[in-house]
Amino acid sequence: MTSSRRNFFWSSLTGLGASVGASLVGRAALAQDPQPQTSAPTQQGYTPVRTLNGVTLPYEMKDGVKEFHLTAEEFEHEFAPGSVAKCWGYNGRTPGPTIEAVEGDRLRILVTNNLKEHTSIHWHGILLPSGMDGVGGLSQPHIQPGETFAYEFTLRQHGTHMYHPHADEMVQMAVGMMGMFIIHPKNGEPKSIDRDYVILMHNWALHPGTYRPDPAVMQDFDLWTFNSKVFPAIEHMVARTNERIRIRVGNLSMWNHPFHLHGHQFHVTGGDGGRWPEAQWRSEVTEIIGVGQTRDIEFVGIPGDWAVHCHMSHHTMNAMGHEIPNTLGVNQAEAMQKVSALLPGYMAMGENGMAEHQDHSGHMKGPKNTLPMMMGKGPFGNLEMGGMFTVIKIRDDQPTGDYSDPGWYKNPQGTVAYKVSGPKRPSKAAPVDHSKMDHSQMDHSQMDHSQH
Ligand SMILES: [Cu+2]
Repeated sequence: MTSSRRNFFWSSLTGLGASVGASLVGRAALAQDPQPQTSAPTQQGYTPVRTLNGVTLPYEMKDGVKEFHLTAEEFEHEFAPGSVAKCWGYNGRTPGPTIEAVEGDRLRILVTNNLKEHTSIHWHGILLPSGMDGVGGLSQPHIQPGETFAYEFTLRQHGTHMYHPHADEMVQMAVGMMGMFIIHPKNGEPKSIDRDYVILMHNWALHPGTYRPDPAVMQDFDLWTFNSKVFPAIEHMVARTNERIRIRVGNLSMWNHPFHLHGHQFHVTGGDGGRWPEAQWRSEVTEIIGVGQTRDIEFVGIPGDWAVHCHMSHHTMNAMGHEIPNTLGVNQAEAMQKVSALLPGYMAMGENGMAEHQDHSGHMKGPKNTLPMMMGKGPFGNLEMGGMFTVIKIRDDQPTGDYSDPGWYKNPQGTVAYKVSGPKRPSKAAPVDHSKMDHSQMDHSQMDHSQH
């Protein structure tokens, strides 16, 4: 595959290839395609955040108050091409648009309820009057279907925060109602930030073949998402070498997630409680982000294509049967004969590992509306990932404020892991039956194993 085709493949999957995206996902999901976001530092004195696959909520200035409007509603959401569900969220998307403001701002947030049941919004981590805290029944009457409520408060802090319903939470959050709430410091950043990314982690019980997330599930989730997308539909991040990059991560899922960045040591510099004093920053490569927490990580970009993912390995997979027997190390030849007699076309898998699943996903039909367990291509082959995984692409020549895809990293000569022994090509997942072959007579250098 040529470099440009690969890039096209990647961008079409991330929704940037608009025409392909349109034909694959239809109009409902199109409404959720990333929209242009301001990218360079602006008059406000801060670098606007960039929500992967998302948007920032616009506001209107009214008598010195920044007025925002969120509408709670149901819509069709696409996790990646091939997986669509009825979800609930705000302004037609999950997560809802990111609210972005500055310490000291007076805000009015109008919330319209277009659901069929009541709701409310809790401003998670925000210092405000008790009656603005959004707990239905405790701090306010619920917002009934068709009603609009106004929340009004002055921001007395800065940091990475979230919003979500505090009414029928188990259901409303399980189907996608949540968003991020970013407050920039009034006096600017001690170390200015060049790229400021926002990721909200969630999990979904979208069982294979179904179209609505199941709110009753507590543990066995099917999809693990950054901003309600799974790899490879999660946008990649981009930066220039030596830029200061911040990733703000929130977690409103039902699991803690060890958030891991390759190729760098980052500092954990803050979270729900605002920016930490520099003496409290910790150097890490993985930071556990607990349920209901946010964390900010910061680092100076080193050139390359670096994986960014949750380190729970099942969280970088898509839907899989939780009840399947373990086939690892099991020779299934005999079982396969017996099963094939009953089920023509049956294929045993997983004896040597599960990587082969990705190669079979193209021609083996799974249940409808169900993603393969692992997806995504890189410059060297299958990535065998899904769920909470993306890539940050850092380049020497990426222009300031430019978020476009620079393509795959061109590794300097002599800096890629290389083979020192073994067959000409690494054996691909679907194995050739070598037991009947006389290898001593065979010239492997002429064989193209990639066709198997
Ligand atoms: Cu995880």
